[in-house]
Amino acid sequence: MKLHDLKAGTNPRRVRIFLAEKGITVPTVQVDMMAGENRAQPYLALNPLGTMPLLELDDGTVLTESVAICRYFDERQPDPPMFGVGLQERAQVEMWNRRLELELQMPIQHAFVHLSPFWAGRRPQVPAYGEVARARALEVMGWLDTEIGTRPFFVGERYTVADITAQCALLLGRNTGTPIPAALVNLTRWFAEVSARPTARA
Ligand SMILES: N[C@@H](CCC(=O)N[C@@H](CS)C(=O)NCC(=O)O)C(=O)O
Repeated sequence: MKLHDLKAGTNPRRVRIFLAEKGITVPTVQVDMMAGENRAQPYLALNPLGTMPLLELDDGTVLTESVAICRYFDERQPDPPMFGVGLQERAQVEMWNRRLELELQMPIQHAFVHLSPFWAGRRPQVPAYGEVARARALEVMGWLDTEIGTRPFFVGERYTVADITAQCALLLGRNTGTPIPAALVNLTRWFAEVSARPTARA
């Protein structure tokens, strides 16, 4: 088994935190994105999308998509349960993970890609769209501030994969010009707490 990782990447970080919460260690190789390793062979033969994380199993099976990789490990080792327990909680974790990925992570990521000099020449940039994405991310943070004001984590009392998604998205936002506004005290409190977990630097 081999995990193809990108130390600075938001999605690879989701998998690393998940594995750390489970106490699972996986042989890992760093892919050199700056040298274009992920956009050339042999990496493209493994993943034509050229993205990380990627998990290569011993029988040659390739898994991409951070949540698919997390699910694989959750099935192998159910404890601690990171996708919820029981019918309703598991459905809620799925709901929150999807919401946080699509409604929070995506606009933060789009603001980064469309506004940062880092991506100039690497990706097509439409700065006006970047501004729209940033405004949307801030609007969603406002909603999340209300939600997380009523409970410790996105799904009740348990830290789950949904929290990991939001935590990694907000870390990206903090590092790329879309931080949590100081007025959002509940979201700020939650972010400080999850960032203080021993697994947060995985
Ligand atoms: N939906 C995928 C997204 C993977 C992804 O976009 N990974 C980024 C790092 S956060 C990447 O590999 N970017 C390299 C590139 O696009 O060249 C997942 O959740 O794993």
